[in-house]
Amino acid sequence: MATTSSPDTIVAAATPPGRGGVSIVRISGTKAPDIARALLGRLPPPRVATFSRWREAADAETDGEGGHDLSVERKDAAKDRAGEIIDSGIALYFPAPHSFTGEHVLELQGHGGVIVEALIERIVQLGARRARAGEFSERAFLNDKIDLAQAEAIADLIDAGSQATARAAMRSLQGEFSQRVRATRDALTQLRVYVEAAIDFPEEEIDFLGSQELRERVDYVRELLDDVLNAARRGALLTRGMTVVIAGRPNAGKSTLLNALAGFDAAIVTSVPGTTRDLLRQKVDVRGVPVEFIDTAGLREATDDAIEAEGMRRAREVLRQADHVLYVVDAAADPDARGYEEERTALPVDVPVTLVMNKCDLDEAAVSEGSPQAAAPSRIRISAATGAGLGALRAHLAAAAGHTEGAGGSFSARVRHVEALQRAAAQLAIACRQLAARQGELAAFELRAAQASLGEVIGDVGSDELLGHIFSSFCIGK
Ligand SMILES: Nc1nc2c(ncn2[C@@H]2O[C@H](COP(=O)(O)OP(=O)(O)OP(=O)(O)O)[C@@H](O)[C@H]2O)c(=O)[nH]1
Ligand SMILES: [Mg+2]
Repeated sequence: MATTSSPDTIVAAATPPGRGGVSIVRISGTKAPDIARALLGRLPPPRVATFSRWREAADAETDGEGGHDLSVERKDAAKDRAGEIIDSGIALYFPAPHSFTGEHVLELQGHGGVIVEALIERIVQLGARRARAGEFSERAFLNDKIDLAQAEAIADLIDAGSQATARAAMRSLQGEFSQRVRATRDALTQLRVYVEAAIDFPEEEIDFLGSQELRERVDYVRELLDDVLNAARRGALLTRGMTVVIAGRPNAGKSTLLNALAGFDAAIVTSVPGTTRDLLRQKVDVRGVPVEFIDTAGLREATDDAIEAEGMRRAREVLRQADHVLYVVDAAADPDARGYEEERTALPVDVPVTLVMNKCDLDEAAVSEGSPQAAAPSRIRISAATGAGLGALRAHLAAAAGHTEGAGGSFSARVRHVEALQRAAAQLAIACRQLAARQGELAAFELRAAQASLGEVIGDVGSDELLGHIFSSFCIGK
């Protein structure tokens, strides 16, 4: 991995633009100390908050030449012709390598507003250039301060749309996700070493490739990989939010449920079956998880109504894009959920379905209570009309999105991570088949490929193109 620092010194506002009490300008690179001397008149002591005034160029000073350690005699003279004050505030200096980027970093905490731009312009005059999006994080990554998954977690933390998403991103930033990927990769490395040793000693009496120990090692790696893949899948869902489609027979109470979850009358509800024709989307914060609910037209066998038929077609289409399906059943009219059994084969196989037994106010059986999480029920009893059981349904959905309250919660992940982990799992599966067929050399090759796939997640191997793509989606100043 590259550890050389970039030749350019970069500058950007780390706080959002506009009016504000305080704003922070950050400078990173080899010229940061020189810029501090020119702008502040001196280099602040490391890691000590130092009040200072930041000045325009003095009349006699030439642009871009700032940063000479002024001798004592010249200091007074310089003060006399010192430029006008741009702003004043707290300066913090972090010498390399003990800084966020691993380079010399100067942070200036001044006033917010238009003044920030004047300050940045002055710093550019002194030899810095404006940072590109994500460039500070990219340098932190290139200087081994954080790995790639952690760098991505910074962007996810900044973009987080809910508290749960932010907490998950924070866990990834702290390295929880990376550690699990690393542990899996280490176990895989040991497996590889074992297989390669077995290849190197083919004359040995013992059949290493068919040994119990090897099988145990393979199972162990597979377990670790499955766990981290499932966690990453949930994390990716939490990071980008979840799409939940509400489907079921006409009149089951789908639109009533959408309204109850949204907290207002988003959809039309009537006692006439076939009320909803089009898709209706509504974003709702479910226990901190951003969820988009989609209400659909009731599904039934046949209809003469062309509009209803089109509504059903759209419902079936959107079901395929769902992260989760709530299949609503009128529990009073269909207590055995026969409607669901009939529809079951038409539902997409890889999308989890929760059976929502609605209208339980008309039924004797009790509604669901508490907050089921890990061992989530696939069947929940509610009354969309009275709101009974909705708490349990919300908790169930939040858990399905990977958000569990309390310790050991989920971490943020991206589709890129899920794909790399899936690739590793597929390569491991191929290697297993080859080991069973005593094809040691081929298996060793696949294991190496699986190891590389895991490395991609944390950035141990990654093309410049991939890095450029990832960091350009960050915001400027981070
Ligand atoms: N008693 C009772 N009635 C309900 C409940 N939920 C919905 N209803 C009633 O059932 C009827 C149908 O409700 P909708 O929400 O329009 O049903 P839908 O599934 O959206 O129906 P379509 O759009 O026609 O497919 C309305 O008269 C609702 O008031 C419930 O929990 N209890
Ligand atoms: Mg409806």
